[in-house]
Amino acid sequence: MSEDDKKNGRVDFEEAGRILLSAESVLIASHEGPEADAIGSSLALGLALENLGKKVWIYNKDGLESAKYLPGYEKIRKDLPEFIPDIFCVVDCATLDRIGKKGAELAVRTTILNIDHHKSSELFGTFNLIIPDAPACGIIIYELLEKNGWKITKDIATNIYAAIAKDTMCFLLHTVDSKTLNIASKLVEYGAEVYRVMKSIRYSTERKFKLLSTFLSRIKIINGIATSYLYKEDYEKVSATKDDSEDFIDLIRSIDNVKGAIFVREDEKGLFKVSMRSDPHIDVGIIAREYGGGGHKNAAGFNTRIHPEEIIQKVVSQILDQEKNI
Ligand SMILES: [Mn+2]
Repeated sequence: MSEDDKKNGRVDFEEAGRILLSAESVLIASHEGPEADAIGSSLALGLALENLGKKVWIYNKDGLESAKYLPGYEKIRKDLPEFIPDIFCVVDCATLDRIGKKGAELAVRTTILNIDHHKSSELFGTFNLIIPDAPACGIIIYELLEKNGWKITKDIATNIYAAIAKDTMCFLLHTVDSKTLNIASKLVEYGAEVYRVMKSIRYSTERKFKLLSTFLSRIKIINGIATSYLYKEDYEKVSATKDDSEDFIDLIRSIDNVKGAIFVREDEKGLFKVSMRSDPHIDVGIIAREYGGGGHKNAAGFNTRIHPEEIIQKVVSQILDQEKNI
């Protein structure tokens, strides 16, 4: 670790392990509107620390209905503790505000250990364990446990497996390398419930299919970029929530000859969330940051008040401009 790294509070797996072991109480927080990487990573770390005798508080502002089957899910709390934890551990967040305002207010009064795989991480922690190339935060949690010799139980293995499966689209993305598959194999040896994870990641409901039919009816492929959008009203009509459309972008992303995808969702009246995916040669992370958002090079997002068709046009031309300059 270089001097610069130390100045930024960067730590390695062993040091992060020592920091956690030195604490009596640990709070683990992950981003609002979580997916299985955020929840699985939080639960895996939480269960491991409980086995080490720590007082653990696992916080997520929103929770995730489709992850309720994960072992230990009932430990997730939507409220914050009265006490100040010795270590405030933030997982899967590029910026501290991703955990929500109240969580961030408590965090800054504590010692923060930031564990993340986002390239754009703001290193907001007192200590930062950042592995930007990791395909999922779950991979970092696995290595943290393994390198410190902490026991990986069947329940912990299932949570980490879910985290990795989610962020790699069930091992389909180009981010999957031999290390990812080796870790997945180890997790299966530890007893990870692969079938339950797969079934849940592919889980569906009638309302989701109704929402999907609207989404599909609006697909447009513009210069090799697949696009679609949904209004708040579309969700309300079929009693669907944001969670229901979480993987829609991956569907259009998988269309043959498509090099990127854009999905615009209306969260509040007139306020839109834009999600983007791309092939390795395009950097949608840069585009997201231009609009005040964030994410990874090939998966990123931002909020805007610009209407769907207009913002889609803008982002498509930004992607095409990028390609011209390669
Ligand atoms: Mn993640």
